[in-house]
Amino acid sequence: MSDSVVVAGAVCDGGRLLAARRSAPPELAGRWELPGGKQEPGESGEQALVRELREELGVEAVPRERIPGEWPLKPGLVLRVWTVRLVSGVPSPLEDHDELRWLTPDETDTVDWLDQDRPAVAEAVRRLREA
Ligand code: DCM
Repeated sequence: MSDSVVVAGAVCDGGRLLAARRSAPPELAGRWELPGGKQEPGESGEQALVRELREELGVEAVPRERIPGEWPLKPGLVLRVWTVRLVSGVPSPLEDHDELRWLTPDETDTVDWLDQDRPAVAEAVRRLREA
C-alpha cells in the first residue's frame, strides 16, 4: 500500500515566509510548521493544499512548485511541500494554529520548526533569497 501524504505550503509573499504555530496535539503544540494537512482520497496534492489553506488560513492560494523530496512523519505517512503564492485573503489562524508569523529569510531560525519541516523550510528560504 502506498504511503498517506500530508501536504504543506511554503506560502511566500513580499519576500517573507509564513510560519504557523500548532495548537494541537499536545506533543506538537507550540512548534511551528508550514501550514497544510492530509491529502484525501481522490484529491491531487495541489488540490488538497488549496483546500487545506482555505480551511486553516481563510485564503485562496496557488501551488507553484513542489519542493523536491518527501519527509517521513511516521510509518506510512510522508510530508510533501510546495511553494505557494497567495491570491486573495489575509491569512488568519482559523484552525489548528494559534499564531501566524511572516518571517524574512534572516528571521526563519527565530521559531522552533517541526524537525520534519526543516529541510523544506531551508529550501524555501534559499529560493526566497534568490528571488
Ligand atoms: N505535519 C507536519 N508538518 C506540517 C504539517 C503537518 O509534520 N507542515 C504533521 C503533523 C501531524 C500530521 O502531519 O502529525 C497531520 O497534520 P494535521 O494534524 O495538521 O492534519
